[in-house]
Amino acid sequence: MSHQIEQGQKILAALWQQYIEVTPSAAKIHQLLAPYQPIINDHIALRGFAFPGLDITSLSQSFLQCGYQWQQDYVFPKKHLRAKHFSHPSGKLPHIFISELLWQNLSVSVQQILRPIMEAACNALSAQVLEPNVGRVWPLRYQQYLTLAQASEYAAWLAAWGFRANHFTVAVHRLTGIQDLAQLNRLLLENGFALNQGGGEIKGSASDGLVQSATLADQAEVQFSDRVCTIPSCFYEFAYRYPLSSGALFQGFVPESADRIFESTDRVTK
Ligand code: OOG
Ligand code: NI
Repeated sequence: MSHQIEQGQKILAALWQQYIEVTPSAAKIHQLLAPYQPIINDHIALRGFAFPGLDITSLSQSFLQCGYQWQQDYVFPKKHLRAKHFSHPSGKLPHIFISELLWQNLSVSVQQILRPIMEAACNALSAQVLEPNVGRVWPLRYQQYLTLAQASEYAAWLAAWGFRANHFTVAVHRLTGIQDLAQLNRLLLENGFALNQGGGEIKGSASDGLVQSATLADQAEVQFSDRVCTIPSCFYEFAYRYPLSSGALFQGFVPESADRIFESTDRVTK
């Protein structure tokens, strides 16, 4: 077990390094929260294509090898997404939330952009375990990114950034000296961080067992095939978990809240 935990920590450290390079806000928030330690990572999220070799099954592989176990399935029909969440029995590693794009539900013109991307990815990654931090291993033109974004912000984000963590999450219930999510949000807003307001600044309620908020994704440069452009990168999430009647903390996710959290990487929030 301890070897598996170390292996999991190694994967997470690599994902954090890659994430922080395009998410400077997360490093700044880490500093801002230093007086309220410990800062514990509640979960990370990964995104993939519902395509053999690039899907939830493939993205979960390295985590299952570390002892992670499947917990629950989720569907997001309006966004054409499916997701699963995995947890580590030790309780010493963060939850992993992995989603995949049901690209067959999108228009023919969008599928015509996605198919070559998925095929290029499979060729580039052949016969290997899909490294969750492999990034983008296919070409993409800026206009293709824009076309995808009109159909699905998720598709555009995934096509531009490839495989990487799209957020890390502060376990707010584990911080010292922060009573609730509203207090944390005030601290963030006072320090100039913009929060995702979709569906309200705080998503969920205590009766769900989990309330969440998130920054709007940072903006970072992407090298497209034909030009460099600045687009939304990754965001930082804040989760406050409440105890169930058993006394143990709720450890799941809340679909209605997750639906809005996905929008933290949108180019403009609704
Ligand atoms: C995942 C969104 C869902 C949560 O905590 O509900 C989520 C994503 O943006 O890829 O992370
Ligand atoms: Ni999340």
